[in-house]
Amino acid sequence: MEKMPENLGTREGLEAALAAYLPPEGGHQERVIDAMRDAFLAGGKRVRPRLMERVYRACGGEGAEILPFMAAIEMIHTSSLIHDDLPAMDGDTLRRGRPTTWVTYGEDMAVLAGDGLMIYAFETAEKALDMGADPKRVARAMGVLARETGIYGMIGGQTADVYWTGKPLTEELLTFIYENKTGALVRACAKIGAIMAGAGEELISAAVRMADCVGFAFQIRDDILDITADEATLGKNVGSDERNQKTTYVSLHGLKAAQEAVEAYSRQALDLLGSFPGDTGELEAMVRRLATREK
Ligand code: GRG
Repeated sequence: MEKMPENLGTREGLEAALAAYLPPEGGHQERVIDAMRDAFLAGGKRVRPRLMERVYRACGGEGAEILPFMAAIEMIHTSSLIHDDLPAMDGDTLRRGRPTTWVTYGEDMAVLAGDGLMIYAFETAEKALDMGADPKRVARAMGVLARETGIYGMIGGQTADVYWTGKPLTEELLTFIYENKTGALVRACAKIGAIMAGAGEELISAAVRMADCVGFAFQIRDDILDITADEATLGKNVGSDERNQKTTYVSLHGLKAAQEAVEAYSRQALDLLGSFPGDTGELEAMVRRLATREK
């Protein structure tokens, strides 16, 4: 079994471990690879790979074979940001403190870079097999990655979000959008972390429920920051929801109730962590931090 890099716990260690999975520069695909690498390497909080790693450990996982999946989820997340920023969607010009991919590389390359990263994620995840991971776990985890990314996950949520923009939204639809647009990848992190650690069905399901609470809290906090934060801190455009006439938890319930909901969902997530067999200290700290994050 390959061991985790010693410094994976540091920001630099995680960055290096993730970057090692990117396609190398050059070739006739150079332009799209540059766009993929730039978007990926621009930073970001790396919440999803961290969450996956911590659930993996909290479920008893010890090897390094979770790393390809950690890189894969961040690739899929980055691909969604590239597409979300396109003029056909939110038309944003600032992301992770830099001009968005379509601004730098053009809309054509941004579409291709998003597609490229999304599919390269699956090539990347498959590398877990070369590290000696159990093929059954890898196959199941890849299925989760595909489903939570696709029409029954993130793309499904984004579809409803785009389609209902500017129209009155019910609470039920808003819940569907949050559970999928943002929640699906967070859920994938927890489910894949648990599966790759060899967790039983009960623990996998507790991990999923925990992630559902985290995903909700994360998206509501995102809505709050879109109103209250400044662009320099956030590294992306603010006021995007209002500009795009989006109904959010905040527009339906107000800022105070929204933050109360963030805290309630975070508490539920913390309660669920009580049933995990491994060390959950880092996971708990992460859930607490996300509830009050400023970026
Ligand atoms: C790429 C084929 C393809 C489809 C993409 C556009 C789309 C479909 C989905 C959009 C999903 C989306 C952007 C959801 C919002 C999730 C969210 C809260 C993003 C912000 O995440 P952070 O704060 O960002 O973790 P950083 O930059 O820190 O990684």
